[in-house]
Amino acid sequence: MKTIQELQDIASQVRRDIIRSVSAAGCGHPGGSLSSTDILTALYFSEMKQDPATWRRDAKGQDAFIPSAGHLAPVVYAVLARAGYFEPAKLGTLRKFGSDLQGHPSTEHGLKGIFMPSGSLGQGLAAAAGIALAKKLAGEPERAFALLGDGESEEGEIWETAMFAAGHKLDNLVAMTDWNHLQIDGKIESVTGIDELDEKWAAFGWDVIEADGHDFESILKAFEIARVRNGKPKMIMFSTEMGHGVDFMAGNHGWHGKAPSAEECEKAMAQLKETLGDY
Ligand SMILES: Cc1ncc(C[n+]2csc(CCOP(=O)(O)OP(=O)(O)O)c2C)c(N)n1
Ligand SMILES: [Mg+2]
Repeated sequence: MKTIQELQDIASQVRRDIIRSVSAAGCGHPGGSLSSTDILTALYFSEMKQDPATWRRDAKGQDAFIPSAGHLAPVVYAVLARAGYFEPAKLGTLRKFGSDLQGHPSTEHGLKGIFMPSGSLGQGLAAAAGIALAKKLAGEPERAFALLGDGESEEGEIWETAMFAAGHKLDNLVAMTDWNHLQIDGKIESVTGIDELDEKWAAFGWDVIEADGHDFESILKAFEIARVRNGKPKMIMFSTEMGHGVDFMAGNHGWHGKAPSAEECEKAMAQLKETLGDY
């Protein structure tokens, strides 16, 4: 079990990994990766039942995770590397031809640690619901987790799944929203006019848990609540900030999908603590 300080240190390194890998690639998605860093760090290092040494997509006795918002690949790869699924040095191959680390997660190239590829918004939650139902039918106690973006939640498929999962009482499904209030085109409320996602999920019959997505105590508490409650699928609404941890990226949707220059990379690195060694 990691301490809060250890989780903070890992997250700081993961943020450095995101900045370096996206900067070297010359393209990619740092904004949402930085807002969901603490959530995924806590998930992989503290909450999920999954072991890199024995991980296989079809292995029994483990939880399943799907990064439904597949553009968050940089943070997914950094967390997987730091959790021991592959050597951190491989992060330098992000988006390079022939690399496992494609711009959106592709398990076809040998990537381990996530259940399936993603990138087309909306699909991952539906798949996670299917996995949760299959586990229930098989009498397996493990769970399915999915990470969603708030902009992703504008997809119709999300709400079909919302009804399906509540109707089947999939209380072994834990969805997490990176609620940074921004997406590719700006504010969620100015794109669809709807930012009250917590109320929407509750109206669709889900158990909604609210947490601060940059406070590990709050994140771990939310996971604990999700673990013990029964009867409904869970949605953890993690309040976050796009670009969190780097002052010139924070709260700015311009960093949804833009690589920092070499100079910006240096500036960002100076703001983040190196704790595990750069790759
Ligand atoms: C089906 C589909 N439509 C459009 C896109 C293009 N797209 C990628 S990310 C994104 C915005 C997502 O917003 P959000 O989930 O809030 O992510 P954030 O900007 O916070 O990282 C869009 C429209 C896509 N990947 N898939
Ligand atoms: Mg967003």
